[in-house]
Amino acid sequence: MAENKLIIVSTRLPVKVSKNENGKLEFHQSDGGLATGVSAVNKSRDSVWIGWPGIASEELTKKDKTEVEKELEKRGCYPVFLTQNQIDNYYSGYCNATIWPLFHYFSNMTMYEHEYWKSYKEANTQFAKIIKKLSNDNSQVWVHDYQLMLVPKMLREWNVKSQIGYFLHIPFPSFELFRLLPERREILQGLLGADLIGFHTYDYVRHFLSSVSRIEGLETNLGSIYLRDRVVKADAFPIGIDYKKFAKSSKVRSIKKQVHSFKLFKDKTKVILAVDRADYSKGIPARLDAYEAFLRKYPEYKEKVVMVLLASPSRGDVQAYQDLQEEIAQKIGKINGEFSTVDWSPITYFHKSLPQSEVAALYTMADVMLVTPLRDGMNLVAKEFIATKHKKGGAIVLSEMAGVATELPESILVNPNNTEMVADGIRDALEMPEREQKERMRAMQERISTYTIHRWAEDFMHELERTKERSANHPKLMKKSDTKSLKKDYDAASKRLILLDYDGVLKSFVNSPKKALARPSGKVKRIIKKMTDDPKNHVMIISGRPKNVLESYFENKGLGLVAEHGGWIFDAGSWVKHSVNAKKWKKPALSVLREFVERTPGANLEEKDFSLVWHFRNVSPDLAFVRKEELKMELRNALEGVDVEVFEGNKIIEVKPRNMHKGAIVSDLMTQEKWDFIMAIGDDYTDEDMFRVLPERAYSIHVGREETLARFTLEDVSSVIELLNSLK
Ligand code: ADQ
Repeated sequence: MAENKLIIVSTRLPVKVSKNENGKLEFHQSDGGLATGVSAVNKSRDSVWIGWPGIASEELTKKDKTEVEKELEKRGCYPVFLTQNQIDNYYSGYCNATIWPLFHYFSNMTMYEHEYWKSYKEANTQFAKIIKKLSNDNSQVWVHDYQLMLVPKMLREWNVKSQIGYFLHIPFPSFELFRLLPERREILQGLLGADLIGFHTYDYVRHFLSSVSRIEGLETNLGSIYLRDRVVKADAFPIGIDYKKFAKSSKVRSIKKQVHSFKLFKDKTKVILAVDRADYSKGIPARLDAYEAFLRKYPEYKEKVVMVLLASPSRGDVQAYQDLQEEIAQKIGKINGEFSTVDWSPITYFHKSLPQSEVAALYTMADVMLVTPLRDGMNLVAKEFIATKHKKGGAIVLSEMAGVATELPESILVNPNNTEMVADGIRDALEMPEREQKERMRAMQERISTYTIHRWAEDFMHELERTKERSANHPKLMKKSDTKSLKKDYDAASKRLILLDYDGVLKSFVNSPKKALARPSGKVKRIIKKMTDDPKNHVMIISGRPKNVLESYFENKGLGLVAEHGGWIFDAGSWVKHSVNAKKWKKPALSVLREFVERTPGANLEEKDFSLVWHFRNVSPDLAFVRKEELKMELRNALEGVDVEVFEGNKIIEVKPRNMHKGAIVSDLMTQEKWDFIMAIGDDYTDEDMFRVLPERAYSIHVGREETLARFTLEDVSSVIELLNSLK
């Protein structure tokens, strides 16, 4: 097995298996864009492709399956066999009747069926299992598209150490749409298993990040998503085409011959071409309406233009697609019926999939290309057409709703829902002077000939490598040798000070209003007790929580407790209260805070003895962003001249006396004893005060990936528990 193997995963393999009438297996290689792009990055190494071979497993005997596996392996492919039930519920169901319509903004066509979801999970598990089998620690796994959104998390949970990249080929919808999905959290968490998540446009990245922060409550910054134990990167990688292949179309003999045979209707007319999969997202009926409006508004074009509509059959087993088929046929019938003359029909319709050479021939001969999807992740047809017009004229009318629109501003951009605008766009395209056509084409060609499918794939893989490296090479991550010297120093010491924050250190954050109920586990309690019982140890839980909460969590006698960042200290058997008088400032602060709770849906107020906390974890992020700034300003105004500080923490704004912080407590502790071993573990900004005052030799440990003053970093709560448990 080669060292850094590349594993491509997509629902469909680039090889389709079928059975002929005699029951003999046939293998058809499809020359998709993805296969071309991937071939560019995998030249120098071993690579495999995992996917469904396009045939129901019921149609295959055991012997057939073995033959399929053997034949596919010769082509570097590994099959995932799907049953007819999975094809119905997973593929036609959750993929094409739930995710596809919802992500393309057709919420009224979205079907929510529990059976679909069940099957989606099951099929994703099947894919993930085969990936696990074929991967090693150095492989790169590249998962494609909306059919496999749970796979990255599954791999992560099964401890697959490969770099995991994920690319979504369709739009990622805005939060308002995405939130409709019953399984929205599982889908987001599934994707977040990846190291790198790619989209076609930055708008999709924005939408994704917005859902991540609003649904999962995670921090994001410039495309980076901060999980407790690693950073996930989301970025835009606009897919390209094999530019050279399309650019030389007009010189290829077979294509030239093809063009000649199409000349029939070309001679006296201009050709308006449209090429799509017959999918409702492609806006074919709306396009026909616009063409009809064009013929009515500009009757001088009758008999001078023809629309060639090429729609390849797609997903015929989903009802919505059957309905669409009928609607298209009816509209074409109506237009041709009304406008045709003895020797002219306004629309020539092909409802089939043509070989790529014939599609290229159509592009070559077309004068105007109509690409008017209601929604489209990217749309490669637009790029292919432009490439075939290398050094030639031609015009393209393009929907603003296609991802590709951001890369092609020189096209005639239209709103596909605006019939009049599309009709006028067709006229403008037909009347555009050839010089202008060429100029616009040249600008667009320059762009798409640079960022080709090869560049796209290379770029993605390169970024994937960097993302994983960035995550793994955290300079402060505690190494085995660091743990070893910590243990050595611990064993040698007889006066040890151990300071532990609670939330995020001994207990993971729980993103819910019930967070206050997150009690320590039995294991944590046992470890704390064992450490406290050792007479050489002085252990303190040092937290911002109120004293009654800490008291109810830990009842060991010898354990020190610091509540409210130092407002209360339980040491040597009783609670001691800080001498500061909080009454003076609480009243004016409370009146401001209460007003902000009323004005901000989702916010709540926590009143502690020494501090007031405004929680905004459940406030919508955009509103929270505005309100927290206003609140900080108003609090500072109301508390001017008072010795309190207003600061922002993890989804909170807190007001507390300026000299009451973990640093002050730790400074005191430093003077009380001559400790020969000090260890402090914390995870948030309040712990930085503690790290700041510790002597250099202390083992200060931050939990998480953020910047810190601590000497070391641990990934998560379980690593903390593992470390504490290993101390004798
Ligand atoms: P699609 O929705 O399939 O892809 P598109 O990007 O236009 O849409 O790709 C279609 C491909 O099929 C093109 O290469 C085209 O030449 C070919 N094709 C279309 N009709 C054909 C016909 N009748 N006969 C033969 N070939 C035909 C999804 C997303 C897109 C995204 C791509 C790639 O929906 O938004 O651009 O993936 O990421």
